[in-house]
Amino acid sequence: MIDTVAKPKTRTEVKTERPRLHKVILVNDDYTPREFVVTVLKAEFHMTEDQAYKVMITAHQRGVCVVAVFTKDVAETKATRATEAGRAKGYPLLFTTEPEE
Ligand code: TYC
Repeated sequence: MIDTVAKPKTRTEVKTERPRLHKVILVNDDYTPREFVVTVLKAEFHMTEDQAYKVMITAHQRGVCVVAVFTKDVAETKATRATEAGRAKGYPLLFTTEPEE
């Protein structure tokens, strides 16, 4: 009689973790005109007038507002571009990024 040894059936699980997302945060200041903040939010983050106004007014009232979340590279690029749009006009408008919990 031929003994056959059962081979344990193993399967390597392939688990790809999703990249951590990063928040783009709009920071309030006393100098950048509200309408300019709204214009930048619409242009850089493809927001409607209503969405952009709500984000702007939230940052204005509370100090900061999360604009959106992206992969690290995209978040950093957008925050830099949006900050530079203000800088080009001489405004201290600031967008920062931070990883999501
Ligand atoms: N606080 C500014 C003003 O009163 C408007 C403003 C809102 C600026 C949000 C920056 O992130 C900001 N003109």
